Amino acid sequence: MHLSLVSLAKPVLHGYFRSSCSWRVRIAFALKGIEYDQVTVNLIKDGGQQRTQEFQSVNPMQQVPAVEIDGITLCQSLAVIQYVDETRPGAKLLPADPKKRAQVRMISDLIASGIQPLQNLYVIQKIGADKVQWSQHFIDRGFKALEPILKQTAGKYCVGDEISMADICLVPQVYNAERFKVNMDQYPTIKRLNQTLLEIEAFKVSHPSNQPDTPADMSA
Ligand SMILES: N[C@@H](CCC(=O)N[C@@H](CS)C(=O)NCC(=O)O)C(=O)O
Repeated sequence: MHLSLVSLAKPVLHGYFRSSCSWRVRIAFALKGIEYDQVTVNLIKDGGQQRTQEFQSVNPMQQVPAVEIDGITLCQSLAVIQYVDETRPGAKLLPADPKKRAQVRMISDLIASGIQPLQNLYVIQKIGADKVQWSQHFIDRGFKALEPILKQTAGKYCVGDEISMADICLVPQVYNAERFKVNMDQYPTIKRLNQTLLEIEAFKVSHPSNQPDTPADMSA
C-alpha cells in the first residue's frame, strides 16, 4: 500500500443504482473492504442528471461512475478499480502472473469496450433504435466471443480460481443481458460463473437491488 497517497477521507462514488459501470466500482470497493459515500446521479430523471453543468464539472464525459478519492477525481470504472487495487490492501483484483493479468484485462476490455458502451442511453437515443433489439444484438455478439474465451481461462472464476477485475465486469454485464431478455442458456460458462459470483457477499451488497437510490419496487 502506498501510504503517502492514501487519504483517510472516504471516497465518494457518484453513481446510479442500475448503472453496470457503477456496480463494477461498488463490487471492487466491497471486495477491498473500502467504505465510501454515494451521491446519486439519476440517469433518467429531469432528462438525465449526468447532463447537468454541475455534474459535467465532475465528469465532462457525462457518465457515471465518477469517484472522488485521495484528492483526485477519477472516471472510467477500470481506472478506478486498478487504482484501488494498487493503493489499498486486501484481495488483489489483478493477478501477479503476467499471462493471467493479461487475460483479466482482455476479458474486462471485451466487456467494457466491446459490449457495454453500445447499450448507453445516449447511443440508443441518437440512433433511435429499438432499445431491446439493439441491446440484445450487441450483447449476443459479445457473449458469443466471450463464451469460448472463458471456457479456456475459467476455473472457479473468470480467470483461474481467484476473483478478479474480469469477474467484476462480467456480473453487471449479465445483469444487463437479463434486463434485455438475452437467452443466457446459449452461454453455459458465462451463466455458471455469474451464478457462482452472485453468491459472494461483495456482489450481493453492491447489487442494484440494494442501493440507497434503488426504487422501492426494485428493492430486494
Ligand atoms: N467506460 C466508462 C463507461 C461509463 C458509462 O457508460 N456509464 C453509463 C452508465 S453504465 C452512463 O453514465 N451513461 C449515461 C448516458 O447514457 O447518458 C466506465 O467504465 O466507467
